[in-house]
Amino acid sequence: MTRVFSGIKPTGPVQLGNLLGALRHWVADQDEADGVFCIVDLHALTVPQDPVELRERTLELARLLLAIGIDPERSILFVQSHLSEHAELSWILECTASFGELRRMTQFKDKSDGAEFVSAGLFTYPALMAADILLYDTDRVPVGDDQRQHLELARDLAIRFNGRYGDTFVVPEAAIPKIGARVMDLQHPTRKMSKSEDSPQGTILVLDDLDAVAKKIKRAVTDTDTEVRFDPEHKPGVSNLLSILSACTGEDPAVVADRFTRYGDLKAACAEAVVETLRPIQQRYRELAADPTGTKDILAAGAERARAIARPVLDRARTNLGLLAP
Ligand code: ATP
Ligand code: LTN
Repeated sequence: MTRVFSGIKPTGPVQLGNLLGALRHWVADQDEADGVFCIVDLHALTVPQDPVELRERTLELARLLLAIGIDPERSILFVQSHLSEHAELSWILECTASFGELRRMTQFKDKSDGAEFVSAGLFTYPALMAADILLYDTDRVPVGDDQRQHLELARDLAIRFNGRYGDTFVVPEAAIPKIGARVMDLQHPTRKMSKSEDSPQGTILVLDDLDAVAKKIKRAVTDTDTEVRFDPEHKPGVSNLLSILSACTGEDPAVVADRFTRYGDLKAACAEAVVETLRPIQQRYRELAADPTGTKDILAAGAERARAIARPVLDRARTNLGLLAP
């Protein structure tokens, strides 16, 4: 069966872009593939985190993933730091990647630009991400558009390692959705919506109060003229709303645009579609919140099942590299 692997950082409350660009595809993939889904807490450490918040957010994120529809009977859901295999393979891949290729990563440039303290981990981040993926003999990685370059690097590292040391890793493919792969901030539609960015009016959180969700969409920044047209370059605000609406309804944004002549009507339809997408998730999240031990048990079982796949792959890499068996 096709193996699907993906990850999300516990760096803040899950936002609409995470859901439309990645998480709902994880859920859909479970029907035809073998899913392995990871809360990548080690990746969160690349920027400073409050310890108490990090722990809470990790558990809350697990609960949210279950609420969205990750099914622990069919898929593996686990926390990255529960397996030391990730950090171990990451080191090996840091020694496979070159300084130059890591320096070209645009996420590193964006996140380090203007930062007072830039950790070495922020720089080597893509090697850890490649380790996450390669440890599971992954065929397909469902991610948003911002991860395209990291995925390309993971492929390059797998191919390079296999070339040097013999067949070791499966070379993964990125799966980036046609619609919803880059949800933009509602107040700054030229930058991507993000859970760690401080933009409360521009970001829709999956657990936001539903009236607040509708208000944020109605107050979204639109463009200067009044025409409803899908044109992300010249009309980023309106195109973002069209993308969000289409991602929720499964239509084509250019076709959806033809139905509207006024911004107000587009905003009302978009607000309704988002609210109806979030409502059942919030309901299920509240039910799961009543049973916190259940979520911890699921993560513990997930780590065991993940290790059963990851350990032999890491051993294969160690052997092929020439590391002496302990
Ligand atoms: P941070 O703000 O901490 O960088 P983030 O909100 O960008 O976090 P991640 O944990 O890095 O979220 O990403 C989880 C998944 O969500 C990834 O597959 C990523 O590509 C996707 N994703 C994140 N933001 C968006 C967005 N605005 N539109 C579409 N997909 C997104
Ligand atoms: N780098 C990703 C999160 C991430 C990931 C992964 C995604 C870490 N490891 C493995 C897919 C597969 C991000 O910043 N969104």
